[in-house]
Amino acid sequence: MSALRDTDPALYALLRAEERRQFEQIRLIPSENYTSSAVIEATASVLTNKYSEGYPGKRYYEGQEVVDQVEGLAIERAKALFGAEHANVQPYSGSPANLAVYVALCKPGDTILGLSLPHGGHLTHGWGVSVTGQFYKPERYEVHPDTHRLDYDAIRRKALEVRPRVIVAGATAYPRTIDFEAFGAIAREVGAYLLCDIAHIAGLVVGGVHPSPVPHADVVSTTTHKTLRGPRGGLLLCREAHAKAIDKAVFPGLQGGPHEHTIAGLAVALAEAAQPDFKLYARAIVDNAKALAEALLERGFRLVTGGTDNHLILIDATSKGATGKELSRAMALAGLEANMNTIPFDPRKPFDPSGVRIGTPSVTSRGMGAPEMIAIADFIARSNESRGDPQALERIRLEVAAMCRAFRPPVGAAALYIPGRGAE
Ligand code: DSN
Repeated sequence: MSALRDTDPALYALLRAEERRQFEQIRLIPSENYTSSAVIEATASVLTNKYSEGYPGKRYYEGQEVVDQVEGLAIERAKALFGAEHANVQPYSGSPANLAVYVALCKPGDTILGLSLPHGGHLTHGWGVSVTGQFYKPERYEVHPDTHRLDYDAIRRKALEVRPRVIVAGATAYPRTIDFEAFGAIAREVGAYLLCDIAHIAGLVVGGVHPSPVPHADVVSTTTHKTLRGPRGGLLLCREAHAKAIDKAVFPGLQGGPHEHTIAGLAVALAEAAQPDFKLYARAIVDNAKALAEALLERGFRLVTGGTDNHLILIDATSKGATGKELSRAMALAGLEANMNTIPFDPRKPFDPSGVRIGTPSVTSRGMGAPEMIAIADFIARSNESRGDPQALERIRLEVAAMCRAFRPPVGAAALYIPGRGAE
């Protein structure tokens, strides 16, 4: 970053500080990850200089001979990796991707049936403060009151009652496997389109540790920077029958010029995710999450649904006398990055909820394994006990930083980080 250092030392210093922070902390936010250096190089390339409204072969600007090939590569890799008939790699991120699906498949006022936000759904699944809950008629399903798992009989009954145009299957805070086949059957029975939002689990799907929604869905949406380990962006996959409507909704419906530098980074990430090592990585994410969940249960934490099948764990902080905010703050001061989160049927408010959401994509990218998951559970338990004791939290932070020094993140390294490599 020598040009940046010389041109803008202030920003250079900030980026170095963030790099150090990402190195010295245990990053447990389940929607974050470390990309490879190759992804960062492609994302930081000259493609940021180029406008390319339209799609490969049909653009509104000259000079597309390289860009068309870059976007074509990303499209072909996405189709091959997910086994999809059509891919649109232009959505700027997950929210515009989901909105594009509704624009493509619905008229304003049509009914969208999605998982309630406090039960693990996303804003763009029709929550009221999102335009998806304002331009369309939102209906919601919830998790089962006892098991806190998706209840497919109840979802079917709700779908029969409200007859949605689109059913959304997918979550941002659900620790269990989603049965996309069951969703597909419900959607067909009620004559709805099925949108599967796999933003959180895309890497687990292509890694073969979560069933693919592609055979069951009309459209699959995802972000590209979570378990998929690409640059920040969005991706839509669909049946050929919806290709035209989806493409039209993304451009010119919602967006202007695509971010081809991000699309280049995505092309790299998709190639990386097609490597055999990526399957090991996906498996290790889940193994680590299960080991961490087990260790937390042993230390007396209540976990929503009692554990996890995927990359994500939802801790009920109130089971250890804290609020979600108190626990996530104590963890942050101890160098453990997480986010407070509502839990199903939470009596508390979203800005002061009962839960803390953690996950293992980032720590697995650093090569951490089962012993480190036990250490992390200990750090979390000790952070909770040390709430309100800055000196004790600082002592934990030093231990966390020491552990982190042994597990380099991939930034700055030439090769893709794979589980078990650890420090080099
Ligand atoms: N904001 C993302 C998350 O953290 O889960 C969802 O889009």
